[in-house]
Amino acid sequence: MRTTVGIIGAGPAGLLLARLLHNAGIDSVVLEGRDRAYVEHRQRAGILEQGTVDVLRAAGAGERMDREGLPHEGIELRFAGRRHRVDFPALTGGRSVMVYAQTEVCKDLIALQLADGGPLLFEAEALAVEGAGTDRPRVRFRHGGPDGAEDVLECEYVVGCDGFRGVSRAAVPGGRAFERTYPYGWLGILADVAPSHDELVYARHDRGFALLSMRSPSVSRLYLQVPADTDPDSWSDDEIWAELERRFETRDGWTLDRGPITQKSVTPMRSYVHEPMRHGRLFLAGDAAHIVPPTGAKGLNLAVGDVVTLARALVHRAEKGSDELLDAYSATCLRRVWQAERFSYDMTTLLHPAPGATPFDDRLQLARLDRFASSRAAATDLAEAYTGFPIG
Ligand code: RFL
Ligand code: PHB
Repeated sequence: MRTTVGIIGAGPAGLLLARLLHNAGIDSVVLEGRDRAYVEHRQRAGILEQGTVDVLRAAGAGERMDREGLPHEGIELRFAGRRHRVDFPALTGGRSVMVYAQTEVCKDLIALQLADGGPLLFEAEALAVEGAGTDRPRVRFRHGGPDGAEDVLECEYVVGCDGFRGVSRAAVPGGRAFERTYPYGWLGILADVAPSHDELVYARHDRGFALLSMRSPSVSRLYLQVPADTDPDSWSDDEIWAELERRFETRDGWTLDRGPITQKSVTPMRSYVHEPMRHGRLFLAGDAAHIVPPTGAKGLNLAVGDVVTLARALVHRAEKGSDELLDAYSATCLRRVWQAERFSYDMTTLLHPAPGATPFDDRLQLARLDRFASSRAAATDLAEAYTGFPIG
């Protein structure tokens, strides 16, 4: 098999890159290790920045998002029984975000790719990237499960969009990793109940962080801070609802509606950046190169920024014969990546009481939160970061 751009991974990064290249007349092949149902149902991100929404629309993948997505113009910060709304458009000159699940973004992009006959191979697991430093890089892969046949995809460029546990990062020699783990994770649930608030609620409580989000007007997505090694089945449904009620409690008597829990899982929290994001003709994009804790809702949006930057550079190369933008790819992306790392770290340490935190630490967290309620400058900084940093 042979193509111009070999893409490993059909998450948001790989699927959107294939779409952007197709729209520019550049051919690609996407290799995805899992089956289609797995990719379409893996429950993950929920918030699209303004820039991500604009990119999906321009790529021709925004039709259902515009029909079914929920535009949000703010979030609520909840602490010490108080509620404070951060108004995005008022603070950022009109920017907002969209609640539209990653599962739906992937479904839309897969349907478009297959409708155009674009090569997208499921159950095609990349085993290794070879020759990244040459002008003929290859992906060795296995098709059709663990006993399937091995094959080789010959490419001009290879893009590793294979997530944090993929194989492509190992083919970037001499790089450097920057990492931080957190002593807690998120217990996440999906519940068949209308969201109890019409915007996301980020709550800091002495017992731990809680987040109220949503997937649709009738499905809620909620998270609880738990110790990192928690078994989700050690929490009964009643215990989850009771703990959520405690952490969301307000002085003005706000109530949380309960409903049947349909999914339950625990997500670890990690910050990670691999530099550089390129070796020769191999480029890393999305979670393959960097991870953020989910508190800032940045992971999917960073992946989108990377592939927009890369698609631009590959088109520039095809049209002008110049490597200038490809050479700048890693540095261009990393600048935005580190802003998102900073914001995600700040949001995480702002809202999660760490195990062993002292009363002094607790007071500092409350003082940091109080800044958003009392200073327009502080609230503007949060609103600008949450609605998204410019791409490129
Ligand atoms: P993905 O989505 O992990 O996709 C990688 C794909 O590569 C495939 N793959 C391979 N294919 C072939 N050969 C191999 N050897 C392969 N190895 C792996 C995998 O099967 C998979 O299909 O990476 P991508 O595309 O970079 O996208 C990144 C985002 O998925 C991720 O950053 C976000 O989900 C993070 N995230 C959030 N991001 C946001 O922007 N907003 C949010 O609100 C948000 N909430 C979240 C999140 C992530 C969470 N979890 C579970 C980590 C909430 C949670 C709970
Ligand atoms: C989600 O809806 O899954 C979600 C929303 C906001 C976050 C993280 C996750 O910060």
